[in-house]
Amino acid sequence: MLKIYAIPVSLYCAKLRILLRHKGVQWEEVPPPGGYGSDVYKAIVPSGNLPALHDGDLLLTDSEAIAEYLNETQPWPAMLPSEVTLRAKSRALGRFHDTRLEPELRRIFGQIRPDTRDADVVGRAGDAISGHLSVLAKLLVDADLPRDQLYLCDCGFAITFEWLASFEKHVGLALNWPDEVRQYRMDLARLPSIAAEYADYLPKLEAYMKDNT
Ligand SMILES: N[C@@H](CCC(=O)N[C@@H](CS)C(=O)NCC(=O)O)C(=O)O
Repeated sequence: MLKIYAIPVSLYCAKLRILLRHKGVQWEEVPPPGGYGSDVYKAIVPSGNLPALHDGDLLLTDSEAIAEYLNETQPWPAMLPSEVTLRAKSRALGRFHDTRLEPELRRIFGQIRPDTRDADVVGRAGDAISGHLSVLAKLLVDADLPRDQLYLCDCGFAITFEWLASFEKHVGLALNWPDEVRQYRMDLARLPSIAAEYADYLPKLEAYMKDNT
């Protein structure tokens, strides 16, 4: 059985679980031995990050590398479009999530607790993230991928959108969601593998934010 190192509230672990659910594969989920960031964990997973996948002798990190690997080893249901330019645009969307949108969100994790929060930092983050959402709207229109199926690129956005909404609710992050992105978020929530992950994950995200704000 596939084994993944994960912690419940991790955004990238939730991104991976959406794919695992969609592929219908069984997996065993274990916390990083010795704790997150520990030397014990780094002795197993040198980069120390989550998620990490063990498949037999293979150890792999980076959610996108893991996703591409699983999409090749478990080809059905396919999670990349069959047409080459759409496949490229889909990959570009996934990279946009991992290298642009999510890192901007990550910059304000230190703003969750009210005692360390700086309203100016949160305000500037709102502008920067809104800028990325407006770029995303254009990328979505250009790619025009069918919304009734799940692609690799959707998994990260599905989780990051819920973190952003939670930051709006609990931290006072002010975002401008373009209509195309609002619609995309609603379309994603209707896909069964995402709905199944949300049922488990969103209560944990809410509890985490409540505990820390
Ligand atoms: N690009 C990586 C990002 C993973 C990532 O940042 N994971 C977080 C937990 S959600 C983590 O391990 N952070 C600590 C670190 O990178 O050392 C991926 O897609 O897997």
